[in-house]
Amino acid sequence: MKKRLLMVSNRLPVKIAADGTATRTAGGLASALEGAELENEQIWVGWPGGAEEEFDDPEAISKQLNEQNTWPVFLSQAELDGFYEGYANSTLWPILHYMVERAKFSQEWWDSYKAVNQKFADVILSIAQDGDMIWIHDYHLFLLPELLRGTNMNLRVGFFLHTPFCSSEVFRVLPHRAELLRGVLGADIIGFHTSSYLRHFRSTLLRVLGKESEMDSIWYGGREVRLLAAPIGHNHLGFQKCMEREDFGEIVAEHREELNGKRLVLSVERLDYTKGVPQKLTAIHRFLKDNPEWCDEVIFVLISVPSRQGVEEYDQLTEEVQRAVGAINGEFGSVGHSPVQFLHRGFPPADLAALYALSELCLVTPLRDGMNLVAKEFLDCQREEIAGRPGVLILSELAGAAEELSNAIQVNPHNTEEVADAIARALEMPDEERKFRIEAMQRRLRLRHSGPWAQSFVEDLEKVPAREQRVAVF
Ligand code: GDG
Repeated sequence: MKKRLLMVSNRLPVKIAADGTATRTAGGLASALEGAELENEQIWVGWPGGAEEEFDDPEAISKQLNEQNTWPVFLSQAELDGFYEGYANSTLWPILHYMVERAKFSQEWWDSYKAVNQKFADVILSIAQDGDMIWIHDYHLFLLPELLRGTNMNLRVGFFLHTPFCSSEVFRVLPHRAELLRGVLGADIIGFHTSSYLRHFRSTLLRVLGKESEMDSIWYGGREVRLLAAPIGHNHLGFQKCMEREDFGEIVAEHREELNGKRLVLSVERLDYTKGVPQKLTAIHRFLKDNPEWCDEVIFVLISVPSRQGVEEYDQLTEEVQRAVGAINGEFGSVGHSPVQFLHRGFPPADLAALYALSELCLVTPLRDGMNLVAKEFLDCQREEIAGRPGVLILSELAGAAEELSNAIQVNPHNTEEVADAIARALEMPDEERKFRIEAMQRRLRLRHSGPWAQSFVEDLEKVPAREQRVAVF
């Protein structure tokens, strides 16, 4: 019989209604498993959203969810402040993205992070059975792998980091760097998006713990921990389904009409400081200034999904972006045309697919990004017959995706002139070159979408030897 798979992430892939019923949400990890063809029974463990205090009867909700193989870890408002907003998002997130000056440190947040990781461990250990595979996701849960080692059960534990793993010079800034590393080394397999992140992790192990490792493994605590670079793919099947919908042609037609004959340059991102939206706007300003003949021809559409609203830093970012957009439109707009459209909301997946398909150019310029799925989704949804000509991807060299997408125009997102010139170069690029570039990338990423990525990680976990077969070398 196939081993059970427990998928563990900070956030559950479900929406909980007031009466406690859960519906699977599109996107994220749940969609990564689409096309993975896993026969394993799957159980989800994670935070259901909201503060525990807001639910009338968390126990009853828990019971309902359990029937759908979902195990919620309820978090109190204090835990959300300390663990989530605090340590995970205000300490670890900026450090992992090299933004040391944004990182804040607090002993209370750290205590809360430890307590919540323990809470996850308690829930998992209360349901785990001998032989289960446990796949833990992301920086919120660095300590969890080690916390699961305290049992006699034969568990196979995998950990995947969705953000970059920064250089040891940056990681060592964290006051609790050694505990974090020991925590994650409790896993049997640790995966990263790129070989650079893996290299940084290995040098951090050496610097901080004094532990030598091989390219793809380390002996730690009497067992072998496998290390791997496994770049995540996008949800190819999900986007394909959208584009096969009967009404897809109508959705495309509606958006085409909105464009009013202008050439579409698209950006899609959560409004997060790592995504470099103000820097992108500076480059757009520069492009329009240097190339006034394009002002009436192109439209830059920035879809910015709101992120962490209510957090001061993020609210300031929103205002900064709105101001910059207003300034550009004031300077370069004309009656009836604003060159930049800032759409501060999420769109249904089919609309996103239609916009990807209609774009002539996609501008993906994060200051740092673990992978960046938008770049892959754009390439996959591009259809010459919809856009009229093959599209071009401008991609930040500081996104993990840059290691794979070598046929994109790669730019340094901090270099305003370089990005502005890349926009002009892309718009003027002959169709033949566009076609050559995009087809090379499409072939590759349609094979390596999220399904095979998840399947291969789970297959690796299945191969982890049982406890008694592991060799103790110490
Ligand atoms: C983290 C890492 C890594 C965006 N707007 C809409 C919408 N989206 C979807 C996109 C894409 C996803 O959100 C964003 O994924 P990214 O990879 O670009 O970025 P993060 O959210 O920061 O994700 C990142 C990823 O984890 C996976 O490991 O690549 O580096 O930071 O799928 O399509 N979806 C819909 N409407 C929108 O308006 N439906």
